[in-house]
Amino acid sequence: MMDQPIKFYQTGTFTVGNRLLAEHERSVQANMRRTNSLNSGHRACQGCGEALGARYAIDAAMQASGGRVMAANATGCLEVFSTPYPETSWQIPWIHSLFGNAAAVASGMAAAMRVKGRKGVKVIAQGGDGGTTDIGFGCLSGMFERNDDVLYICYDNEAYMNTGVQRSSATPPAARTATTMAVGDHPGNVFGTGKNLPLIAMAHRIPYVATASVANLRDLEAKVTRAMGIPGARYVHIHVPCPLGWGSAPENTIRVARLAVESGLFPLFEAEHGRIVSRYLLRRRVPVDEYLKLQRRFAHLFGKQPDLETLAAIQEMADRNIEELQLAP
Ligand SMILES: Cc1ncc(C[n+]2csc(CCOP(=O)(O)OP(=O)(O)O)c2C)c(N)n1
Ligand code: SF4
Repeated sequence: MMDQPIKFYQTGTFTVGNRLLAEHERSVQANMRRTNSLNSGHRACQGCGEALGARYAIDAAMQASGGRVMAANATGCLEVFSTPYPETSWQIPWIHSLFGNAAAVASGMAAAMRVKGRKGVKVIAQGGDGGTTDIGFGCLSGMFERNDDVLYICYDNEAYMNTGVQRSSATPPAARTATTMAVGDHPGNVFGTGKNLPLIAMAHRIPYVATASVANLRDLEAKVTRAMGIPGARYVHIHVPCPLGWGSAPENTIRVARLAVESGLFPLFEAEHGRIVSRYLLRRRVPVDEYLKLQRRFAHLFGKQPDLETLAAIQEMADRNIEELQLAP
């Protein structure tokens, strides 16, 4: 029988558990003492990026704060699948706010902790892109402007998924949703419109803003950990594929997320007080088609006659991100 050498070169790259690393370098999830803050038994769809992102983010937050985290959660998939009354999958103090006021509720929680002198307790607000970029935007901007001591986490699945896939201001141009009529020539947001909330958060000059992806869970954990150590308003925007709304295979969630990053459509970076301080350089740059083809919401672009014009416009969006954020090594 032929010997086959074992290759350990992937350690610390795409591997999630990282049990091959020294103990102090391992991920939160590789640690047997992790909180399991979003525990098993919830009702997310198979392959849900939001469930994965939330579990990693909140477990990292719990580790960073010595287990002293409480959260306000906007209405949306994360809230619905985790807490069908009278059950809950959360292993942390957790409050369901309204759809649009998670940031305001969290600001109140932080104020209450301050008044009571409970300095070690950290407050997180979280919600989907609809609850964050649309209906909750005013409360969030106020939280930023007052520099309230809250970490806000947006799980961006690029539409209102919980109510059956409607367009949000984070839906990409040309992405089909189940029920929202196209405004111009394409479904989704009109090219050149929509909201880029990480950049808007940076414009508030808050202490910390980061983008993250379930494609790079070590990076996600590191950014949440970093955010937990900074006082004041912080914002982490996590890209989380939704197999149901995007029409992607559940087993492709990580691959789809990775292609979004590697194509330049979802850049990863960190910013402090409005200035970019780190960026994830693209070691393998892929054309946007590779990302789009895995999702039925873009299937109309790949018919017998591919819509080359629209594909070129999407490629241009990615190229612009790469150029503006200097993502190419
Ligand atoms: C004021 C108000 N309007 C509408 C709704 C209905 N609603 C509940 S969740 C939701 C969509 C949530 O979308 P998003 O925030 O993107 O989170 P996702 O479900 O995609 O994770 C809507 C429209 C509501 N609960 N409250
Ligand atoms: S609809 Fe999408 S976001 Fe909601 S639970 Fe299913 S996969 Fe997750």
